[in-house]
Amino acid sequence: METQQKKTIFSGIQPSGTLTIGNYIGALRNWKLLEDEYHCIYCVVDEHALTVRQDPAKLRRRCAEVMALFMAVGLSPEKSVLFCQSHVPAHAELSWILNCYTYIGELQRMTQFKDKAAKHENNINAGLLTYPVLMAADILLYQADLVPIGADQKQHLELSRNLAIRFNNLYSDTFVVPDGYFPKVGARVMSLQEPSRKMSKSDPEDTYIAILDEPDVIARKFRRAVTDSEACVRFDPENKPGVSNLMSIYGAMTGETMEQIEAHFAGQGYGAFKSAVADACIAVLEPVQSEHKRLMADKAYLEQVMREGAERAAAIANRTLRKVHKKVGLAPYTL
Ligand code: AQP
Repeated sequence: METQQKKTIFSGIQPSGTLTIGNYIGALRNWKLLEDEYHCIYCVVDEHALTVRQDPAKLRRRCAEVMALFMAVGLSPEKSVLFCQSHVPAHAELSWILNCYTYIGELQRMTQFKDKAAKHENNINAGLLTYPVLMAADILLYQADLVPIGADQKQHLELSRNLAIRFNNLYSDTFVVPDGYFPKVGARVMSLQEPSRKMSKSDPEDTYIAILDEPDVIARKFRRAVTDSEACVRFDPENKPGVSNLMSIYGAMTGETMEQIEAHFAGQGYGAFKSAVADACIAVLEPVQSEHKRLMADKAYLEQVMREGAERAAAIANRTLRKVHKKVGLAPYTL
């Protein structure tokens, strides 16, 4: 009863690499804060990951690893619905139907399609183009009111909204039109080597800090992070993108404001600052890592969470899909 009055939130993460502190600061940590106020549905979107070639064994392992990370950061499988996208076939089914209501021009305009097509020029597959339609299906199946997203996903959410409105106008109210949810805290974490670009899990190892990186690896990666020659810890994203990014990470991990960080490290060189950033990350990630290790050792529990999550998700998703089938005129299922 209580969950019916709460607004529904849907969000997902691709298991396309080892999750980074970008995923932690920009998504996971905020997801946890929403659990009490909203009816939350969090998904490991493994079908999205197929738009780029994946090693099957690694992808399989990473799905379980990401699910364990959901719980290691504190997400509760009782409060929220935690599941794996491919375990609920309704996602692929609704995606097909929505494809038939999406114009190719709308998809070709997507910045992420253009970026990814340039990055993977030997594999510009149809999935890369239709990725936002699958994302719309993910969201609309659950009648989500709100979708926590970073700035990079705004265009995709806009398409989900347009598809919901288009469908509702054609066939009468079917989908909730989702709004973006922009968390209060959720800095955009940038690459350690190219601080003008977002930190991404499918980029080279030295550009990101993985949530599961060992302390010595974290320290080494921060030591090698790109800075500048001014040797002054000052927040100036335009002229000092590297240092400003490290400050944002430090602030996200400690709660200090940029002014406090500037005062804290006044007169100190980048060496001392970088090792403080590393220590702050290690301190926050250590309990997540040990809980993750414990969960990964309990395969039976992990499988049970995924199975139960998929059953709960499918119950909601199938209700929407049945409605859609009926509205568009697919043959009634009477077997
Ligand atoms: N660097 C980041 N800073 C802040 N938030 C971030 N997110 C990802 N990177 C950062 C947030 O994490 C959620 C899940 O993202 P995703 O894994 O589904 O896809 P993505 O945004 O495309 O992440 P990657 O790491 O860049 O994936 P790849 O490299 O596979 O394309 C989202 O809420 C996102 O905002």
